[in-house]
Amino acid sequence: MKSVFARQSYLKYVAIALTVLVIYTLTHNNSQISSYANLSTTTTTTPANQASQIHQNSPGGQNQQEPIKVPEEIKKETPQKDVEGEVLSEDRVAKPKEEQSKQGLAIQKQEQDAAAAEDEAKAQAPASKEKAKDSDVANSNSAIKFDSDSDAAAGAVKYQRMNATFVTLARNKELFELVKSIREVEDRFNRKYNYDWVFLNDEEFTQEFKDLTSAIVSGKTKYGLIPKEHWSYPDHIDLQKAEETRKNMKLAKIIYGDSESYRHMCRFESGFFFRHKLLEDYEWYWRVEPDIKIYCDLDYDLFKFMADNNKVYGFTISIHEFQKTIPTLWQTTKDFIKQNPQFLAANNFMDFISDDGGDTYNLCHFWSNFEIANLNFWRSEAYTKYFEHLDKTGGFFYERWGDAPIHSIAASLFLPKDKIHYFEDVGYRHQVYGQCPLNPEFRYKHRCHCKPADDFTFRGYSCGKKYFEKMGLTKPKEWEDYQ
Ligand SMILES: Nc1nc2c(ncn2[C@@H]2O[C@H](COP(=O)(O)OP(=O)(O)OP(=O)(O)O)[C@@H](O)[C@H]2O)c(=O)[nH]1
Ligand SMILES: [Mg+2]
Repeated sequence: MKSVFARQSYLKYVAIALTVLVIYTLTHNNSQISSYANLSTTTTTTPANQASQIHQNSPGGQNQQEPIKVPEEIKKETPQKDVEGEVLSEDRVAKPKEEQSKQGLAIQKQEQDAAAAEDEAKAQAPASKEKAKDSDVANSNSAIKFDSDSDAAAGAVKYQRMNATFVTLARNKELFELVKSIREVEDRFNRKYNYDWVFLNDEEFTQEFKDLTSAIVSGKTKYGLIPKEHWSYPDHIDLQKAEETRKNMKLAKIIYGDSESYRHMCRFESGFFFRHKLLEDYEWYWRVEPDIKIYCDLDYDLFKFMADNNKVYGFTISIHEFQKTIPTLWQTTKDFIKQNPQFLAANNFMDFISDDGGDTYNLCHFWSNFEIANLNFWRSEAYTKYFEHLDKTGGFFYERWGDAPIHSIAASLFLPKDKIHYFEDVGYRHQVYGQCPLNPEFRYKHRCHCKPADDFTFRGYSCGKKYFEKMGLTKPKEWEDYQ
């Protein structure tokens, strides 16, 4: 009996032990099941809702809004805002996959910063617009500012801008052609630098013109009316003779030959734009016209380049002038030089504009719809006197002198030639003629969208070949395929 009882109590212990084991196993399996369940929900999470899932699963639950931390190495990868275009364009080329994904995050971070800065700028806009009005500046619309007063802007980086502005002479009716030009200049260059933009007109600009251009320009915008005396006939002009010229030029089918306004425009661009009060305080300008294109990223400050390299006049395209528009311009210039030989620079660029040592003009000139130059050159005694001398002869009205040959002759004669700079890296187009960098690596790196076959530089009507030769420059190796 003892053994039966002993066996029964042994079985009881076994039963208890088994029960404990079953309970233990069940409870532990449950917790494992629940954690698998959790995992299965998180593995289907999309990047978009991942952040909110992280918050729901976090100890504080849904209401706890933890900031998403940017890892230190990504912060270090983030390039400076003012040169972001440059850094991105360089770094996107053939990087290992791992680095590319880091880049992707850095780009995202940059975009976030840019958006934050933009919001900040929008918030500041009404105040700055008010301030601008008070100081004869019609609009201000800065996005990312680089000087000291803008440290408040999110992610601002200090950058010492040059004393420079864009300048555009335009009519109200050209607004939509012009904003395309501005958009290109902004996208390729100015969104990184936020230079000002001065608009000039012989009539009042419309509100629509001001509003739209201010919406696109990243720097301050200023709108000026040209004073009557800068856009009208001087007293000494014989109006009948001027009219006669227009009639004859129309018959001769000379482009703009019958236009009065075109002549005022050329005279203004030759002798007055730099005297306008909105330009008074600037040292450098970049001229932009309606209907231009900028084909490549410009990832350096072109104004600063000019200053750092002692340049005074910069251009992109050179071309021959229509002889019939300037029959007496060269003789008038020679007379001026004879009377004022002191203005002829040593080591000037006469060879570019004359093939016979100055006897005749070969019609080569820098196409002035693009110019980056120092305003002080036009304000100099040499140029001021040259313009007065030209203006007295009435050639703007009795012929049809253009500002391009006049600027070019002055730059070639009154400056040492090393102060002239050819921007061969600026992919550019105005109407029919354009410049497209011929080197493919350059075009890819700067994300150019032009066609090299359209490059005008080495074509017959251009003065590009002469420029390279007389400046002692080496032509790009591809030039022979594009002449
Ligand atoms: N306000 C104003 N601007 C003008 C007038 N005529 C021309 N312009 C501007 O002056 C600049 C030169 O004029 P265009 O008509 O382009 O002359 P152009 O460049 O010599 O000739 P294209 O080769 O045909 O472009 C442009 O920025 C025009 O918008 C005018 O009558 N009034
Ligand atoms: Mg033009």
